[in-house]
Amino acid sequence: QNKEMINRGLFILFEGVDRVGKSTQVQNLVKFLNDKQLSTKAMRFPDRTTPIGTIINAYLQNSTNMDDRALHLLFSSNRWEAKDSIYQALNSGVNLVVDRYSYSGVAYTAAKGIDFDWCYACEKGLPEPDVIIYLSMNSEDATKRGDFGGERYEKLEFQKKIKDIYESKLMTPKWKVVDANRDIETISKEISDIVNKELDIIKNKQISTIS
Ligand code: Z5A
Ligand code: MG
Repeated sequence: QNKEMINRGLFILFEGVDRVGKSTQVQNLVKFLNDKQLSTKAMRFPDRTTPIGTIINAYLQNSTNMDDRALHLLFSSNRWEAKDSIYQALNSGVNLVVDRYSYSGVAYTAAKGIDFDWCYACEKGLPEPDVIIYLSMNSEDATKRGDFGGERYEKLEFQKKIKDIYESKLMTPKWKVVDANRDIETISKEISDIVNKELDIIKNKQISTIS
């Protein structure tokens, strides 16, 4: 009764195609929030450190082949195995800044021609992000950025399909679209303004699930 109520943490997700700057912005936002004394952790998917993540990593590095649906289920399992730790962090008041999640899962597999609804079904019931920041830029410019081309999916035509699925099938009015084709600091400033506003609105809302 007399215990002070802990506000739950916020689940902030970054999505977008390859090389739009998600990992860079995750890092900056985690630092921004921790500097404000708001306890915040970064999380990323795939989490390549688990046994399932190890299999995914071998696939992404082109060292194994796998059936498209089997791979999709592994990516999804890799989120389900993190579910308890997501709730644990949020319920103990820690904000999570997450680098890719279910929407990457659906976009990348559906871009291979696998049925969208089938792809989406595996994600239903997972904790739903409070804020989704979608970093947007055209695929030609994204492919010109550092390191592009090293992993399996880094081909221009495939990147365009993924972008189309994000923008025409996954995005809802709630997603915050941020122009990723600007300098890193300008983007970070826009994102921290967005998150600052959401912090007050969301803090006492129940965590919902993907439906
Ligand atoms: N995948 C899937 O199929 N199913 C799933 O369920 C999930 C994922 C979760 C690995 O993901 C692959 O898994 C991915 C999707 C698939 N596909 N591929 N290939 P990953 O998240 O591990 O991928 P990554 O290796 O981290 O790359 P990335 O996410 O594509 O990059 P990014 O995080 O968006 O960008 P970055 O690393 O922050 O920046 C890229 C470069 O650009 C780097 O040199 C930066 O210094 C530079 N950069 C960043 N921002 C800027 C600005 N504003 N201007 C100029 N240059 C910049
Ligand atoms: Mg990244």
